[in-house]
Amino acid sequence: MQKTKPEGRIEPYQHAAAGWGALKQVAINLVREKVSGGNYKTLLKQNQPDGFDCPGCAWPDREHASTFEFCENGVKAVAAEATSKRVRPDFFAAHTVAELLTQSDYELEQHGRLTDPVVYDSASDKYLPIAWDDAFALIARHLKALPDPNQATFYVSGRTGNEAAFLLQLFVRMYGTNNFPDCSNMCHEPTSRGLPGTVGIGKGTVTLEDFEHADTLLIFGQNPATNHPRMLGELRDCAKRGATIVSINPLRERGLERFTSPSHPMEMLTNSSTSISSMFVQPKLSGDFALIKAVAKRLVERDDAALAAGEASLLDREFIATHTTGYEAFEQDLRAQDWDQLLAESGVPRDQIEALAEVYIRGQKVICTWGMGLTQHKGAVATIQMLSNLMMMRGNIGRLGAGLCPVRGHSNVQGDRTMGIEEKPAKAFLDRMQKVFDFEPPRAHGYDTVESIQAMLDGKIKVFFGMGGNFAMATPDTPLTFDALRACDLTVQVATKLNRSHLVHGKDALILPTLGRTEIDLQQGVPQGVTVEDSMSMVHLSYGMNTPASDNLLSETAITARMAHATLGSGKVDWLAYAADYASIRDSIEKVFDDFHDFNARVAKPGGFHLRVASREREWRTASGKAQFLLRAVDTDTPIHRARAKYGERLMTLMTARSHDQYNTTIYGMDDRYRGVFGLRRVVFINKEDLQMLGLRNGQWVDMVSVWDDDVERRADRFLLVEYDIPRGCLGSYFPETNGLIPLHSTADGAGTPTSKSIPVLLQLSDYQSSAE
Ligand SMILES: Nc1nc2c(c(=O)[nH]1)N[C@H]1C(S)=C(S)[C@@H](COP(=O)(O)OP(=O)(O)OC[C@H]3O[C@@H](n4cnc5c(=O)[nH]c(N)nc54)[C@H](O)[C@@H]3O)O[C@H]1N2
Ligand SMILES: Nc1nc2c(c(=O)[nH]1)N[C@H]1C(S)=C(S)[C@@H](COP(=O)(O)OP(=O)(O)OC[C@H]3O[C@@H](n4cnc5c(=O)[nH]c(N)nc54)[C@H](O)[C@@H]3O)O[C@H]1N2
Ligand SMILES: [Mo]
Repeated sequence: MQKTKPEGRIEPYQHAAAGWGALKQVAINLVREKVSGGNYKTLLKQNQPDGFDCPGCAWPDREHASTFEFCENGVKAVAAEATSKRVRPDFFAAHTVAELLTQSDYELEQHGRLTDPVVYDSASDKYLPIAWDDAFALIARHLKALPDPNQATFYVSGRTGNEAAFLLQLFVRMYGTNNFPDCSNMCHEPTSRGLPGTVGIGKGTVTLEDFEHADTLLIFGQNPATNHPRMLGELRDCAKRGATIVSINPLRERGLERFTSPSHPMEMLTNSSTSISSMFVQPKLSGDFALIKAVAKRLVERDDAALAAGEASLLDREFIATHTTGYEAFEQDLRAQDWDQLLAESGVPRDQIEALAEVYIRGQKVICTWGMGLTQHKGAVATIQMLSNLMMMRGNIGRLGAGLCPVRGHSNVQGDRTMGIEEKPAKAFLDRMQKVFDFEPPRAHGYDTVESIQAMLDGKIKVFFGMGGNFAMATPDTPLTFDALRACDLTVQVATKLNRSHLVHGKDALILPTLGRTEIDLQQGVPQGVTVEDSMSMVHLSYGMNTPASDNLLSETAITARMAHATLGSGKVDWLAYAADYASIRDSIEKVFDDFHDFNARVAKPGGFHLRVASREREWRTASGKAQFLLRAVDTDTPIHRARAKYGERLMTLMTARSHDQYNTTIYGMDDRYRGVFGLRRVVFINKEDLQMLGLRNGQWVDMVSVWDDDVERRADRFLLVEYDIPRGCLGSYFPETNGLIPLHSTADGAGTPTSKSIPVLLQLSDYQSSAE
């Protein structure tokens, strides 16, 4: 057994979330990124009426509030973009791609901002400078040479503003395909596919105003202290008003326990904090469906008792009668449902389920929020639909203080989808595009993310274009995805910083550097704003404030327009005119989407405008014209069940989540402060009793091997076992290090989302052990 020095430090975090610890981290980050003095002031303009939209997350702001809303991870995101470090052509001249591939993801991003477009040269295995026009000519040559436009695929990560996204989908559809994989496919796709069946639209029904009125909040599978820190400010206010907050999560996330608000000086000075959650329910991984169904069943039982006692019904019978269909069948299904199955599948004891049901019944205005803890599972769509059912039982949708609140990730992931970055476009949208732009849009559905990878492997896709993101690392089955990208004739990556996707490339390859949202975007001397839509359907304008990282950057809009011009010419659409004036793109957006009427005028107002969400107003755009109760059965034949039948209790379920110091695949640092992990990322959280059962000890190093029904060996080696408060049979670790464990075809039913939070794995003692052991 190989022994080396101990790495990292595990030390439980004892304080409230945020507070001084967060401020200290901010200072460290600004220094580490060598952010220049001039760019500091940018931070004060984050999410202000005359400032830019934070590229950190999709949580909305109070009317782009007048007070500075402090957010540690927002600062990290801005500082990362405002870094004074640069990756110039001389950097590429000094390193072969093979050499760069040996660097960690952390090191790659730390080199700083990309400054110039570069093209891959196979003779030297290096990237060389290329003129922008030559880069677009290369893309056009490849695209025009394809016998079928469906042999190209266009990935979009969710930072792209509405204008660039709209132009890109117009170009790609005129070129002839609907191949639009996007980060959403790996993220909230089950929300977007699940909610239309129940409430008619795949978006949340609440706004921030509802948070002011809610008396009960159910937070499913989210870690807001890390991923949506500004949400904690909202939860703090709810808690102070006396609202009941329940966290439903296999982990007791520290940030949902106590919070010190950096926006409130008194709290900071007195080192005081606010308790956030008053109740923690810890289902096992993937146990939420059974848990939610159990609460619904309990509600029926409690309602029976209330009616028998001559009390008022606990259901909103008027809402059910006026606004919904399918309730009787749903209720029958709940009555027929076996309790033991729900207990076994949820992993939650019956008394806790009953307590949760009481909280739900007591709530007069209930909001439920959810994140990746619900979406990245095989049964994610059914789970979200069951949650919708539960909310409908008491009329908690479409009234003040109540509703459905999916919390999105990337700052414009919702807007990109609204703009048509969608591999399964609706007919009405395509009809409208056809009418407004006078062309025949492709009607066949395109490939999503997982399907694109498979198509690349099968030789059906030859050109990959990535508008942002880090496709190679964000996707599952890493070695397979690498093979897929390397099988392409051309890969193009539009990016702000170097990442592994740039090094895992096709025969021809381009890296195109672009402006970040924090930077001034001048077109013909006029500063341009871009619009984004947050998680609560607010659309607002964002103006960059910082000097661009290089004179040779193009905006995403300009890149799209010039690529389109080079490929299709400007006979039908004047692409370059669009790129010269983003307001003209907004004029066209309004012609395609009725909800964007008077777009330029409405978005010019501070705070922007709210896009109408029909379900919020109890208008149900479903097949029946009503909100629909959907029958969903507990799935007891999942890959996890099958693997457990084979391996018994040794088989563990692994979830892969974010540490505090990362933004998806971008690693800012090596700590996960609130979970008490410092200086390392290769950890795996495990229950104490499972350690005993497996004959392993806290602090030993293990390898993980996933269990799947093919002959491929998927493994991730050398992870430190950390004893943790996590349900039995469950493991937790970070992505992207663990993505190689996720089989490409292990996806959510009906959504295609990789099951990143429920991977069947076996642990093996690693050959590597540190001397501390
Ligand atoms: N600083 C920072 N901010 C970010 C991001 C980032 O990486 N860094 N990423 C952005 C993006 S794209 C997104 S999508 C969001 C993601 O934000 P979150 O949705 O918070 O994402 P995760 O960290 O992946 O996991 C969330 C939680 O799910 C829990 N969980 C895991 N499995 C289950 C389960 O089976 N049931 C339940 N109930 N809970 C479970 C985990 O314990 C964890 O607390 O954040 C966005 N904001
Ligand atoms: N195992 C596992 N895998 C997951 C997840 C998980 O929880 N577990 N989460 C999934 C989720 S929710 C998501 S959303 C995806 C994220 O997948 P992606 O969106 O593909 O990944 P990111 O890491 O956000 O992308 C980071 C890169 O974006 C580029 N970038 C940053 N800002 C800009 C910009 O303004 N413009 C352009 N053009 N480029 C920019 C930088 O070069 C940076 O390297 O990952 C998914 N993968
Ligand atoms: Mo996401």
